[in-house]
Amino acid sequence: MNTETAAFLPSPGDALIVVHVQNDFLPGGSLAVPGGDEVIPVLNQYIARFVRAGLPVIATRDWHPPDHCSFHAQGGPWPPHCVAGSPGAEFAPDLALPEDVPIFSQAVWPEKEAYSSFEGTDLAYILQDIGVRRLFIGGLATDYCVLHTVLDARRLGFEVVVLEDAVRAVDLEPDDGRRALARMQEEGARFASCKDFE
Ligand code: VGL
Ligand code: ZN
Repeated sequence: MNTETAAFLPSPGDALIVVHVQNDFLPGGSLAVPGGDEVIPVLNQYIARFVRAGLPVIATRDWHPPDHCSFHAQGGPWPPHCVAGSPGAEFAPDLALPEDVPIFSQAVWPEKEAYSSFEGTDLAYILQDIGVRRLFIGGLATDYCVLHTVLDARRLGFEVVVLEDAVRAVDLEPDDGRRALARMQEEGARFASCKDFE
């Protein structure tokens, strides 16, 4: 076993954060992320691994009011998406989240955009309270909510491992996703794929 493999053996102090794997971000959804559905089977493997190891799995979701400031009608950059309680805001049906998974909802106020799962939630407090020091993060989208969640996690002092095979980018501009990964790396995030866990 090389040291890199040992580094990615999920152990006490680790948690898995599944970011925004919701219908509206999947192909056919109102803010479809190209290849967004491809993260589901990969995340299911990570979820199973964390559950087997008895480690926390946490899901976050975009959960907007119908008149959210990020929507076109309010002058925002996005089509309406992930409206709280709507089918588009539900987690992907094939995502195998544990039944009792803690869920953190973000960008829930009309006037406030929030791309980080830490913004406006008590996620940081909860993680620190249960002794989590290292976060494995995957989901949607690389260049928005994954990026800002990773950057906040680093600012808050968590070690971060980005699950590179379990993220996909919106790529409004070509290479946004690639640039987002580079920024995460500059801030000290590390990267792993399923093969690094074997
Ligand atoms: C997201 C755009 C708008 C995301 C959320 O989850 O990355 N992107 N709202
Ligand atoms: Zn949103």
